[in-house]
Amino acid sequence: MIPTITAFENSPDRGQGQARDMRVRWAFEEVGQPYDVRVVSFARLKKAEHRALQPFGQIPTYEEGDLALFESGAIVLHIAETHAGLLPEDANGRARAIMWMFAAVSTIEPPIVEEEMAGYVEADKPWYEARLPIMHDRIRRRLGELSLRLGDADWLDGRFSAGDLMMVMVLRRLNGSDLLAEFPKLSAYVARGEARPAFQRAFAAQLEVFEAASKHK
Ligand code: GTB
Repeated sequence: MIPTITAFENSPDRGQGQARDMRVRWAFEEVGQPYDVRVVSFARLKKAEHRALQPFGQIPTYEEGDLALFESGAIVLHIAETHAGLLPEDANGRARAIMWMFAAVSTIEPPIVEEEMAGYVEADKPWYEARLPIMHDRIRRRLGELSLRLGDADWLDGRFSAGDLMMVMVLRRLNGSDLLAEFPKLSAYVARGEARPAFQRAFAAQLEVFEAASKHK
């Protein structure tokens, strides 16, 4: 059975692959699993029908037979566990790859998202300018620690895994900011991820959705 995921009908990033369906699309492409996409408008995200699948009214979701999932990390992990290619064969290696998935979303991503959100909702507040360098230093600290661990390796723990997929996607959120450029090893790591043919296919597919929506405006 072909799984169906949800994605934005009209992504605010104009198809730059920042919305979280990109993580899931990339995972499908890495393992060679075809998938269908149901695009959803912002209005429909908040309707009861979508909330039955995603209680927070967000994308992405995943449906296959009688299984419905939300949370991009959980979906990527499910894909990695049910197909070969994104998790090592040995139990310890698998555990470490999953550890890196968690590190991406629970250690590296939160300060990045906080800074991004502050830019949307606090930029006109008197405290914003004073908070900005503090938020940047929090991000820098994590990037420095991650860069030190990565060192000169291509990937975080041996071969490319779901841990790298999640980490590259989280770091890509800094595209367009100068912070990532301060860490050349991490910039090169992100570029390596983006150069993977599976990433390129996933990126092209989600960009096509944005371009189709733009034509119909
Ligand atoms: N923890 C959840 C997961 O990983 O699946 C978070 C899901 C989530 O944040 N979904 C966002 C959403 O549906 C889209 S990805 N938001 C709608 C809403 O909450 O009403 C976040 C996102 C959106 C847009 C950009 N962008 O334009 O750059 C980047 C990231």
